[in-house]
Amino acid sequence: MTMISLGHRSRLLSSVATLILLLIAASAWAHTVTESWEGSHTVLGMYGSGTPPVIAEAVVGGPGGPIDAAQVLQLMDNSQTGATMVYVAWIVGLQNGDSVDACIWRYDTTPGTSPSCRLRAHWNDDPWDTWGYDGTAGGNDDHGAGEGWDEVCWTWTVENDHSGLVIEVRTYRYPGDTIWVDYLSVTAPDHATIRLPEHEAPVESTSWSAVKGLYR
Ligand SMILES: [Ca+2]
Ligand SMILES: [Ca+2]
Repeated sequence: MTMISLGHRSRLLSSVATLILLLIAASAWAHTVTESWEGSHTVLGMYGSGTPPVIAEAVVGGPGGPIDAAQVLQLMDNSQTGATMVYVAWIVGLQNGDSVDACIWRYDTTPGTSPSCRLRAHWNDDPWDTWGYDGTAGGNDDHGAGEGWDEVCWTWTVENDHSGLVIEVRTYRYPGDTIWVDYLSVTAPDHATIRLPEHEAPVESTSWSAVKGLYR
């Protein structure tokens, strides 16, 4: 009897340990979404000194051909001065310690000079405001080889109680400078929501408050 009850106890402890491990694993489960710019949608937002800051258009082919399917996102810098960028993904519902991974393919054929782009991000803790800004989140610093397509990836770790992350493609450097990107993939924990251009109605800053009114 003693041996049996010890066996039961051992199995019970083993089951509890398994359950705890499953719960830990569940909290770490993540999902991945991709954006290939196969419709007429472009970006979630943009920033810069020009009007508009960047001329963004989903085009068939592009000079390097597509990485995935038929279309790529063409980005022509339209700002004379300052940082210029488009917002390609927006992750909301994040928690401290979460990881967000993103990879995107970028294309230019000007090694060591503009046109070029970098993959960066900023915090935005207001899930209702595309234009909210709560500080830089850093990102990739190199401008790529400039010898055709190359894939750039970055991982952000959530800290300081931030809950939202906006992933940027920063374009360099002068009006008319054009680069192409395709096949963005974003991985975030299951409890977070990943917003992509193909899922969101693109909005201008002036109309966003009206859209917010619809969702609230
Ligand atoms: Ca594509
Ligand atoms: Ca370049």
